[in-house]
Amino acid sequence: MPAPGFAIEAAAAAERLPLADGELLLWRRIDLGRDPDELMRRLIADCDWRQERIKVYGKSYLQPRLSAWYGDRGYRYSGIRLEPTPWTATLAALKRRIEELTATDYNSVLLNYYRDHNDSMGMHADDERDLGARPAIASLSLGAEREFRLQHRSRKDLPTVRMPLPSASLLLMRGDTQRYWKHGIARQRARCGARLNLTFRKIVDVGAPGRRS
Ligand SMILES: O=C(O)CCC(=O)C(=O)O
Ligand SMILES: [Mn+2]
Repeated sequence: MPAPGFAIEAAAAAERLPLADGELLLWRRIDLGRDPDELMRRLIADCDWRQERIKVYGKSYLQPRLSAWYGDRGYRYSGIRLEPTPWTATLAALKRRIEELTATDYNSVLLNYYRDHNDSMGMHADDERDLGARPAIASLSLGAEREFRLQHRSRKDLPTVRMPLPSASLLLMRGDTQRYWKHGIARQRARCGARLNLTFRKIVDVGAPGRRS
């Protein structure tokens, strides 16, 4: 755990973004101790990437991106069971860095590799029971800037929040964010290069599967 003084200082470097019924903190560019592009290339080369099949309303689809799961615990969503994979040295070092910045502990990371503008992630909430009631999820982006969207789950009067996430940015979603909001990355018309996103999470219990397309 970081010393309390450090945690306060680090949190102060983050911007608290206004969000009804949730909490978002954004570090626009964190110091990763290495070049973000070089780190992205290393992770693309070293991680155990898969293109998972998921079932949505009984139909099977290939997810429009690649993913990899590392951590101390397995994870289940949309009928997929992700087995625990031991931390690599690079991922363990990143986890420690992000734990210091966000003053929160994590025990797993989901990596998503958007190969180009056609890859996407459907709107979803990370509200699986395994993550607990008010999960803190720290999302590190590397590579091409993509637009992250949030939509309130019941208040249709609230506009969609659109947030470009540049390389080396860190977004912390916590409090009631998963309970009241969905988020995702839309496929886009404008061509772009590869993007990696790493969401650090804490699995607390094995529960019911959630859904993400
Ligand atoms: O790629 C992103 O920014 C979002 C990733 C995400 O929502 C997830 O892994 O659950
Ligand atoms: Mn998510």
